[in-house]
Amino acid sequence: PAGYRALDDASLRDFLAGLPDLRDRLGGRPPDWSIIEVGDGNLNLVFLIDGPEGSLCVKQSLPYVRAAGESWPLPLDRAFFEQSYYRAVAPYSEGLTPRFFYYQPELYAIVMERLSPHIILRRGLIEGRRYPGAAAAVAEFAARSTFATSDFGATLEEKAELMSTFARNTSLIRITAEVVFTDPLANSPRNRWTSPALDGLAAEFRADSALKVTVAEWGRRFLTEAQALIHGDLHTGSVMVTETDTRVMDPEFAFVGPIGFDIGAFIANLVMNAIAQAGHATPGDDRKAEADWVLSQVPVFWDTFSSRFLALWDEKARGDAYPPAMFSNPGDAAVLAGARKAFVDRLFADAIGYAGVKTIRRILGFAHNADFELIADPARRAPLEAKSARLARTFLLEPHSFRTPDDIVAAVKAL
Ligand code: SR1
Ligand code: MG
Repeated sequence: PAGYRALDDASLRDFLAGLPDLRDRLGGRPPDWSIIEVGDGNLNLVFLIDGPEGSLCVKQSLPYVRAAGESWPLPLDRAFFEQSYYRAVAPYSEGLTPRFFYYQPELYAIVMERLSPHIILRRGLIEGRRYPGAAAAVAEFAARSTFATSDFGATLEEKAELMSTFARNTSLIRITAEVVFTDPLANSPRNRWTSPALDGLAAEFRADSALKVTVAEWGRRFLTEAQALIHGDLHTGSVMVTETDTRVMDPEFAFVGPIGFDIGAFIANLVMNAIAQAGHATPGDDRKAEADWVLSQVPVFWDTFSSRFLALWDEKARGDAYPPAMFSNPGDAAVLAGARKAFVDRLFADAIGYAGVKTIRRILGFAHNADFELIADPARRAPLEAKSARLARTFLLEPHSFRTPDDIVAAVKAL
């Protein structure tokens, strides 16, 4: 489109130089700024800019899927939806996302806080590091942002506004529909797996009609259950951390969808990291303690999410579902609490299903996880990927075996 160009060092310098507030934030003169491009995700350009007085991060859409190249075109408007999400959740997410500063609509470029010395949670976990507050912070973020935008925390008019904005995020909703829910169990040329040792597993999964119909049902629910504004890609690569600070980023896949999709994504990625730890073992460091620690964050995550969601429902109910006006009798409280608990229990069941789907796509689909990919030796990597995929199939086909997060922990330990 007119006005769009993929930014480079010179054009980014010019762009920021023309924005007085941001220029002041960096300090000095544009030639004094250092600029590096660090995007390592599947889709976008990401620049870090350091000036004498401060720093910034600029994220820009490319007109194609970066990980695939120009042969896979992709509309630019994901940056619009990402900044729309940051704005929509800002009242509920103070300190839990990067600060958003500016959106340039013709460049499809977002200017935000450069997080430092944060690193991507997934990378830290792969290195065997621990982040004591991270799972609880992500859960707090998910509880606050989804409650406030659900029919319990928002009026039907407010929710309709969110739905009408984010339903247009069709390019990225389509990516999820295809690369998460469709391709991995179909014969898609975009699929790949990292070792011939997984050929049999891939064929077996693609021949499993019960598995395919279950994944298709979760795909239908993903497209139709408009419960709240969700992040849409809440894996450990969408979280930046230090030992004391946690920020959720990269919400470009946001739309009004099922809350369990975000919850299941985070759980699946913790579980995959825990299973992958053995592949990062070195002589004298078997990584068992690290795997146990990562796994211990699954109950921390779920318990924090569920208790905070319920607490917010108690304190801030104002929506048109379970309207507070209906429940003013003292005798209503216990029954209402039971109904709320039942709703949250259903979110856990949903999370198990979506965790299964989100795991299989990372092993048999287009986009894989560094947790496994960084295990160089396929003879070590493939069995761990196979274990994860088989656990995912159990999530999908035997969901009643997973009623609590401790059931997930026990199943991983029994692998
Ligand atoms: C074609 S993009 C594949 C994946 O990258 C993003 O990180 C999302 O997870 C998406 O599914
Ligand atoms: Mg991303």
